[in-house]
Amino acid sequence: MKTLMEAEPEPIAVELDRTALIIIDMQRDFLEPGGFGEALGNDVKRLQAAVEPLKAVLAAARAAGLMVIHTREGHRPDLSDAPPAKVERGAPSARIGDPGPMGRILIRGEPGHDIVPALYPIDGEPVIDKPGKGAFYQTDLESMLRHRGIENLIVTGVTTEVCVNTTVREANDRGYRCIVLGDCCASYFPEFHEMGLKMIKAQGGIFGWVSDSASALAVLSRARA
Ligand code: TIU
Repeated sequence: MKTLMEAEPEPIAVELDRTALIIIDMQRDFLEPGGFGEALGNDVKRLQAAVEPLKAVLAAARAAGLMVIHTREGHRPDLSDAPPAKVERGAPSARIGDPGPMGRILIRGEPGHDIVPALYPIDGEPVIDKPGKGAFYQTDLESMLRHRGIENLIVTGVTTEVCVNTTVREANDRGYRCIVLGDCCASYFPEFHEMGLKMIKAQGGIFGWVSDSASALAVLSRARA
């Protein structure tokens, strides 16, 4: 059965058993001091705004039986999957692989690489470790979605204009309908957050739809009833 979710540029009819919630990179490395985000010169407090709305959506998605997928950006400890062009870029206070207060920066298995406690995955929720910004690049996400018959993605996480936008563009080209929950995303740059969402929904929804946690909760709670 299809259910209508409020969204821009227009409401979207979705079948919830063909819909997954994807939570992009809600990792300590991006949200907490001493990680990759701060090493790049960013004020990591800006990303906190997404946590509470996303926590509510995650609880409702679990209750409604949606497929929930988490992603983490990061690299192998030997950096063999980290492009030198990424590691060497810019003048960060610490580079990928350097030691920090939460372990080595953006390295799989380190405390900083893991997901923040408020949004921690539970058993049965796949965690996709991705080396790039997009969640499809060099991962098994697409085969997971196909095996479960997923057609629609409710997209959340950080940062709006980087990993969220990259993933939405990858998903759109693969034929998925993406509904981005604006208040469940955040950026280090408020203006990029705003424009990142506008870019998705412009031109009749060139990459997808933009909605919010209240609209998602309305749909998910109806599904539970
Ligand atoms: N720097 C920044 O805004 N984002 C990233 O490097 N990765 C993600 O967005 N996850």
